[in-house]
Amino acid sequence: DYITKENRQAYHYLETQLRRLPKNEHVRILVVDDSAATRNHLTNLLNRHNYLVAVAKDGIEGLAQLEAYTDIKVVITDNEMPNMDGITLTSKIRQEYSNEDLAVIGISSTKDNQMSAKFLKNGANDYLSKPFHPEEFYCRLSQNIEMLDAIATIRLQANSDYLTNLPNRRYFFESVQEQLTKNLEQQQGITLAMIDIDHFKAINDNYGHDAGDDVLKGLADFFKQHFPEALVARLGGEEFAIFFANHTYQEAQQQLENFRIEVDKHSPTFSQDNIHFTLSVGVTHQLKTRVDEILKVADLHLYTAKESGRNIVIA
Ligand code: GH3
Ligand code: MG
Ligand code: MG
Ligand code: MG
Ligand code: MG
Repeated sequence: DYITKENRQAYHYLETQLRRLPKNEHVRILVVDDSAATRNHLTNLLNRHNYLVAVAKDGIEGLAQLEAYTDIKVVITDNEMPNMDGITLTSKIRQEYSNEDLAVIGISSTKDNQMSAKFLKNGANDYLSKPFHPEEFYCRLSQNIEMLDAIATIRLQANSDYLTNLPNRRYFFESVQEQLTKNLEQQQGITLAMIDIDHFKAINDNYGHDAGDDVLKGLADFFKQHFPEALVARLGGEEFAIFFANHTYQEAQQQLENFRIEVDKHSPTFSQDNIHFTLSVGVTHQLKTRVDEILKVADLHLYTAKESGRNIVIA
């Protein structure tokens, strides 16, 4: 099969962001320094402001700690250390994590006035020379964290749908295209479905636009419950798409059929006005190079579903 860790991670990243995890009080900072006294001093400063702390005594341990703790947001690193120095650590970190996901702050007591430039050139977000005033330390740290949070928020908003909180069209196309390109190298196709609410216009006409919105939100929640392993996105209006990364084509068809039946049965529980509605679904498995080409086939199947009387899955 064609499960990929990247796709799951990308989706879970968005899902985690959507759930709006508590912020600063649980940020973890990694302190990398060969001097136990400096590690303890920085740990004390960080604990005083309720940061979680991980420590390492050289760059190699630092990389291991980054693997061990997935919640590290900022690395504060010394340069001169045995085994792997801070500049090397910084450039290794940048091979895996961008400076928008993980901040690196270099810290050193060296007389070398190029040290700050060396850190920054190798991907550090900031630099502090020792000795420093605790206030400067806290200010730089919190500004870096605020920047990371601002970027995460903007990225989240750019990738999710405001009404339903589902991933949006942009996110769907970008992440599925990435997956598709990987699958093509192994001559594997992908399964995509297009789902459209039947006679949605009549819901708006009969119950009002707010009730229509309520239906869309209720359906989005039902999608999330039913397809925890797939990527479900709102493409626009009352149209949704699903990318099945972890299922065979047969399984995907079966899941969609079950879902169609469940929505027919339970849709009145989704909205305040107990509105019953049904879905038409087009699904396909294709080995093509572009997401929009595959989605076009699913859309043709969806059209056939509408033509043949709606409330049906066409494969
Ligand atoms: P069909 O069974 O052929 O799909 O018919 P339909 O009425 O569902 O399809 P049509 O494309 O005619 O109408 C879709 C309607 O969805 C029209 C549009 O006003 C409404 N719509 C699009 N986006 C939203 C939204 O965010 N909220 C609400 N309430 N309505 C929306
Ligand atoms: Mg992180
Ligand atoms: Mg040192
Ligand atoms: Mg439509
Ligand atoms: Mg419709």
